[in-house]
Amino acid sequence: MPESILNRILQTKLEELAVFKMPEITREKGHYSLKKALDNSNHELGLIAEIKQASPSKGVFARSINATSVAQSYERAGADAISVLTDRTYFHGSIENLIKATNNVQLPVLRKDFIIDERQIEEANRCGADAILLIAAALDPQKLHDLYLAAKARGLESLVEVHSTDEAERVLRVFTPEIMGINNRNLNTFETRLAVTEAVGKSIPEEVLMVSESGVHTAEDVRFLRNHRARAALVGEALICSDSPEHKIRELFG
Ligand code: IGP
Repeated sequence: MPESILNRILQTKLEELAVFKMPEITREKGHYSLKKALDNSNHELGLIAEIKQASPSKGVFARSINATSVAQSYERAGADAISVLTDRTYFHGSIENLIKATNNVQLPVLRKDFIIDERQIEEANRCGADAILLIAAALDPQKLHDLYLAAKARGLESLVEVHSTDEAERVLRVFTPEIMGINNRNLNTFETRLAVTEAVGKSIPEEVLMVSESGVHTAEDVRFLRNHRARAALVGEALICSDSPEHKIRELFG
């Protein structure tokens, strides 16, 4: 792998933040709790269904999607929460898609982006998001904790993402997040292995709600994660690329 893709993305974020403009809108609704929604899931494994159009590893896999109708179809099929990729440059996402989702479903919505600055959290809140992603590989643990508290102060929850035992331990030395995500995909090599959840999960305390992220494609994958202590899965590509996301959700989660 040449220079790490994560570093490249973070460099772009810094450039974007240098010309950042806060949207002049105010939040018009309360917050749905991601943790409660996942805890109260009707499925044996909770589901965060993701709106994702492209990725650095796969390129564009859904050219023109209507975020409103995709979010509504996820909700109809029984998703417990929605994740919306808002990064434009690498994932072809948008803040507009976030607004469409938060305006059109009655489920917690996670803003999925590379968050490194409190202004991105304020922006997420104004757009109606209920939770944000914080990536351990992108932040030192103290900064991650600061952003976690900044989100909490606004009524937003955080999904704290790790990819290794090392990263998990580094975060846990500073604080214990309520929700942690284990990304099965290595953000530098893009290799996806569900065994990452099995391995890294061992260092996640019992009381933390553990979400397994990426690479979930079959009902067998769902069973594997459930058997390895995951309480929810975050699924993007498998849903977006299926002819019917509703059908795919039922196939995976029953
Ligand atoms: C979804 P998949 O393999 O189901 O499309 O993965 C989600 O986990 C993935 O989009 C993701 C991600 C991230 C994207 C997990 N962590 C961090 C961007 C940044």
